[in-house]
Amino acid sequence: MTKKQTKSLVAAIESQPTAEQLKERIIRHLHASLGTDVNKASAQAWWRATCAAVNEVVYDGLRTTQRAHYEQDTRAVHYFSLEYLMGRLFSNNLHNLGLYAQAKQALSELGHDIAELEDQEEDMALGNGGLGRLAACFIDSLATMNLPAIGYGIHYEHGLFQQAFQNGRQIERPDSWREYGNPWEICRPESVQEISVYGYVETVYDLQGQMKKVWHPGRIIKGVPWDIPVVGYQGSSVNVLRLWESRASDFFNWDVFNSGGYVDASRENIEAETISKVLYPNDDTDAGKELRLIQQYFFCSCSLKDIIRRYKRSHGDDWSQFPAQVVIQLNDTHPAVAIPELMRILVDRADMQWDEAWAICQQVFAYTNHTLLPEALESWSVRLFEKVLPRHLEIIYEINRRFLLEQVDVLWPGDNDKKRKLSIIEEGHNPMVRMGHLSVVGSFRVNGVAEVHSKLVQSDLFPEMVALWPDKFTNVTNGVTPRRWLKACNPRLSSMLDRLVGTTWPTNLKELAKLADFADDARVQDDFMAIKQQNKADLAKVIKELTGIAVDPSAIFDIQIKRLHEYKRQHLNLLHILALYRRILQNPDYDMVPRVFIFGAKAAPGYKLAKEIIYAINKVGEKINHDKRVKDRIKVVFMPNYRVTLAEKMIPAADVSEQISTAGKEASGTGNMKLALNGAITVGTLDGANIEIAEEVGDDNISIFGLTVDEVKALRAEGYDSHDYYHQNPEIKAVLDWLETDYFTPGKPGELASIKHSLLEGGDPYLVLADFESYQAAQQKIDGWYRDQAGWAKKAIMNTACVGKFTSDRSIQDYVDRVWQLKPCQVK
Ligand code: GFP
Ligand code: GFP
Repeated sequence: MTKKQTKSLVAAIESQPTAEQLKERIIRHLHASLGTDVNKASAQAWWRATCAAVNEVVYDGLRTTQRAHYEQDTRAVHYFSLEYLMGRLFSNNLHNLGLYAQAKQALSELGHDIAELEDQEEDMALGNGGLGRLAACFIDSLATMNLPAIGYGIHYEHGLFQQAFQNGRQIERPDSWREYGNPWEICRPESVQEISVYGYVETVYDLQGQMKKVWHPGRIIKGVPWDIPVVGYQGSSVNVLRLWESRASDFFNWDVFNSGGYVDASRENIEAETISKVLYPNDDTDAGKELRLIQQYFFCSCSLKDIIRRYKRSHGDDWSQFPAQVVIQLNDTHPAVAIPELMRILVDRADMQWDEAWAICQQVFAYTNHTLLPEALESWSVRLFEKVLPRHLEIIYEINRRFLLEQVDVLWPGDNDKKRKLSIIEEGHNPMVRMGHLSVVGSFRVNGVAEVHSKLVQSDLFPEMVALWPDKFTNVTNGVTPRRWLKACNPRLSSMLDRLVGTTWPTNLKELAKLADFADDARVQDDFMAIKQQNKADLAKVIKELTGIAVDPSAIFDIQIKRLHEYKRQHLNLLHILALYRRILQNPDYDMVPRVFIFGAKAAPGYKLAKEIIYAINKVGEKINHDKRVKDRIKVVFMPNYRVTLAEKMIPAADVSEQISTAGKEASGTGNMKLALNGAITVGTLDGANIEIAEEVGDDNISIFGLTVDEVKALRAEGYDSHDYYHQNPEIKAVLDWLETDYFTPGKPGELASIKHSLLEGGDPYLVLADFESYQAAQQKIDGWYRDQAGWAKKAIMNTACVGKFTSDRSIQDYVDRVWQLKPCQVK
């Protein structure tokens, strides 16, 4: 730690309220902000009063940070993301402010258990999975590293649906995370923006005969910003996450009111408010396409206008410094429409020449690709685009025309195939706008999220773009914040680490490497395993509460937590469970270390097979869990409503981490990092960041299996027929046939058959059967390893010790060096 950092730390600690002062503040807020009294206040009111007391410190930091950024006129990164999977903020903010112990004491003296109050908070689940959680980790790191940054997104009224199981099937309920308000957010009516959609474009000529395009919008919508302070660790910066809520424009509303009357005006209102109503679940095939495009445009346009307003405050109409001050990171292609929107603002509104405007754009935007799955690469029909954003479509055509003429045709003269392949517009019966192409063309840098993925982005997805701009492409391997994913969620392990490697690891995760020196130390091994055991006992209680299933904490806790998707292959895990069960039935003395298979996953409501897989796991689990012959060697648990808060309870308790995607499909993964950091051993394919985890922890400390990226390609080239595996491996055949019977669904044969069909007639698109045999071998290896408890402890310790690379602070530093060129701003 530098002297400067130490000083700011000391200053921060000096201004910290004591437990006594916190108590006073909590009571003051109970009275003055909540209008209630100590003897009748509900747990919810106590929680809110505590949040308000904490906010006094948060807002101090917010003000100082904003002032420092303004006075020093700092360059800032603007992270554009349609998703932020924040989870709860209460304990996170307390930990980052260094106030957790004081708050715990204050509350306990007031007669309240801090853990109970924590449960008053709804998860802020404004995201689907890895992509949204990555954004949340990144803004934590940005604040911790004193980097000027704003996160921009949508203030969804309903976050990701809440999941329950009804007779094993997933049912979805709306998520009303802020039904009664949210103590962390601040509405900023002074920064409202208005944006336009629909309408038509008129070509006009000015007095000099210059042609101009004038967009006459069909509708105007108001964007109301809500700011969520993002508290850096240890008294560093407090940045802002600014989320836009849509409302009907007052002006427009009055117009309609006057001409059409109250009912029409209300309809306008409802339609406008619909934009920020719900988060679209990933893979939702029924997504209202038009609404989704409007959502994207809405938040991009509001955010750009916000950025420009702030820029003009310091620079007036002089655009020359804009690229020096502003960098915008596009989190996937979802915000790509920001590129034509900035062009529109510069060309149509600021009267800038096209070339000058394009030069600015190309210095401002950078794009992160998160997936290679073809169905996930966004494209919008030209027809829809024209209806919603007619002027933007024209701009995209012009960007494309120049790109094909000035870049593609120069490198490949007269090559129409190249033009067709690279064109931002995919021609055809129903022409489409390819948002990936637009993002690459409009950005100065493009990155993938793990080494292997970034290579594939270049070799398989955009090879010609690499030929055009070799320097544009780079890699930034993902990371996770160790503040939330170790310090706060695993207090037992955290204090052990403080003791063994010192207390700076939360901001310097490579310090964990020192733990390797203790990997052979029997006392440390015992302590490490004792902590894991306690965490498992805690999780066992949660499992009992949520599912009624009793599990034994001395069994292996084997955890797979992530969105439900065929490429993530929860069904491979299921087939292995079935195989074990079958072995037990065939051989009552089958020798295996007892294992609890624990799942957590939501399936997109429109993704049928994913929901069938959940159902199958639940049904198979029901059967196995009640089968006396199993003698508790296997338990299967599907945790309902998996979310950040549950992850925080599951990850510290994991012995085994399932990272079993088809090689080449999982861009990175971040759950793999969290689990390894907490001492779980990975069973994984050589995919995404698993490859880098394996490099860090070494072959002895990870159980790798399955086809590699190259082998997958070769197998496909040669022609993959899953039936071969079905016929050659009797275990595969038996378990797949089993799924077709009514064994797991008495009286209803065929209820679980869709999995078998997708793996056979469906062609097994994710090579589940091809990897089955080596997967079960990798699991066998785990079983063997676990029998040697000292050996296992060593492996677990080595996992925690060796994954320092995967802190999101390192990812952010890579973005700073390779993309953003940002400097930290010291905040007094
Ligand atoms: C996506 C990718 C993951 C990647 C994250 C963050 O997340 O491999 O780690 O983005 O880059 F698929 P999911 O929504 O699939 O979890
Ligand atoms: C906005 C609000 C201010 C507030 C800051 C902090 O400022 O009132 O203090 O956000 O979030 F208007 P700018 O967006 O103008 O920087």
